[in-house]
Amino acid sequence: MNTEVVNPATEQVVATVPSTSAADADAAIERAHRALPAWRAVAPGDRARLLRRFAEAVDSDVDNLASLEVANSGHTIGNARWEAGNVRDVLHYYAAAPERLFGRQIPVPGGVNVTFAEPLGVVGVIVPWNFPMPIAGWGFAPALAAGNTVVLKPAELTPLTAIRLGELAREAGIGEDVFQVLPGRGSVVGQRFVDHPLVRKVVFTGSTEVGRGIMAGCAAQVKRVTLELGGKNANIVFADADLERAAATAPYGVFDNAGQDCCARSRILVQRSAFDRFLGLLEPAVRGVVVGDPASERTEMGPLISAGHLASVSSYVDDEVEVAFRGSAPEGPGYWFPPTVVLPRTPTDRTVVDEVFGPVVTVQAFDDEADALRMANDTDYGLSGSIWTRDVGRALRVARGVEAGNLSVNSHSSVRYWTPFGGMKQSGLGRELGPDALDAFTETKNVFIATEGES
Ligand code: TAP
Repeated sequence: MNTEVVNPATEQVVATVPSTSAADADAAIERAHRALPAWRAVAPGDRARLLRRFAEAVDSDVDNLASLEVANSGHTIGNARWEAGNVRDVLHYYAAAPERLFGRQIPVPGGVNVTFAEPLGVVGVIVPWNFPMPIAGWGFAPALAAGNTVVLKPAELTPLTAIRLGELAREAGIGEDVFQVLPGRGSVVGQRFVDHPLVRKVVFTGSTEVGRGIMAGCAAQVKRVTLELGGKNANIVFADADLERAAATAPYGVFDNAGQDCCARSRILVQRSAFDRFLGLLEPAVRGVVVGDPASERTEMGPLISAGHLASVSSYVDDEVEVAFRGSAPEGPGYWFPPTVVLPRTPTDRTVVDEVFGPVVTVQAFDDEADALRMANDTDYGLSGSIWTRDVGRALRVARGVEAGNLSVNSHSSVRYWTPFGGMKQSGLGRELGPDALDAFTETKNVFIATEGES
């Protein structure tokens, strides 16, 4: 069976990709398992060198990878270049790991005790369509560095850059069974990662609903699992903040990637005394977002990923909803939706509660710090968020009070590959990136060596 890959900005088919069957997925998993002993045995310095060569191959291909992402996902060319560069940087970062996977020597009586960070085995990485390159890299780079082999399933809608990354890995000298890209359906290929006993860990990014099922499936084999799921993140603006900057940056904190971002700050909470002034500053910022051809260097926001997703996002902005103001979107073919600012009527409105995963943001007023925290935490999710204030003490108090894994103060940045990334509550389980990611791809083995005659 084949899948047609569609450009969401034009609705034209740009490629046809064969879908991996369940039997082919099983065969790939078995090959990955057979490749393990040789990959584990590669000397640490040589494994590091292979990962650096992979990083350099990605670097040489940044423009091509970015063009593929523009055509496949409708990402703006600027974002797509950053995303390819992120794969390169994450590979470089974890290329330092094989030579630094230290165990410990723990003092014990009667001998020597050492620990080893052993690879898990075959790791299955399941990637969503919203950030096909970075999310793939956050899984495969540390997994390979730690001595695991990897099978990777891109989203059916966005397989092109993952397929190219697989080719680049081979060009860099990484064995074809060490890192395999298997395009196909989640319910077929992804499900085999969950069910096949030779896959020892599943790294999943996507919806909370599917993530829940994956966790339940992995439980049957006590299979390791990392989950990066949805978010409904608050952008909390206190009256003492630099309101001009807070308002000028708020659209980019939520409409980047057309809002298809688990870290999108899709609930703006503004202190009541600054509410009207903030809204007045937000309007020109929203209208100024450049929406259009993602291949143009000027464009700041492209289309949504698919017709189905456009229908889903549109369903949130019906006649019942009070729209404060909107930005623009092109006419004609493509899955376009304009940046949209909503004033919810109640805290239980769908736009406040659900992860819309599109360019829709709500703006609500709060009274004081306690009220801001109550509203920010009034969600099942807990992934990211922003806090705008000039008061350092308040910034730290609120940052400690918000139940989310990644917060930024006077900024909307969530992801830096040097630092841990992941969610609290129903936004996920485990952390990716940063210095500790290797822990998620290794198992500690403890070995005691007697130095005295055994009694
Ligand atoms: P999901 O359905 O969760 O898909 C994510 C990945 O999981 C895709 O590769 C998908 O494969 C695969 N998958 C689906 N069912 C599976 C199963 N039973 N076993 C194993 N793998 C499976 O997300 P979506 O449909 O792309 O998006 C739906 C909503 O999820 C969005 O509107 C958004 O709210 C949320 N979402 C969140 C994120 C992040 S970063 N947290 C990312 C994407 C979406 P297919 O190729 O078959 O789809």
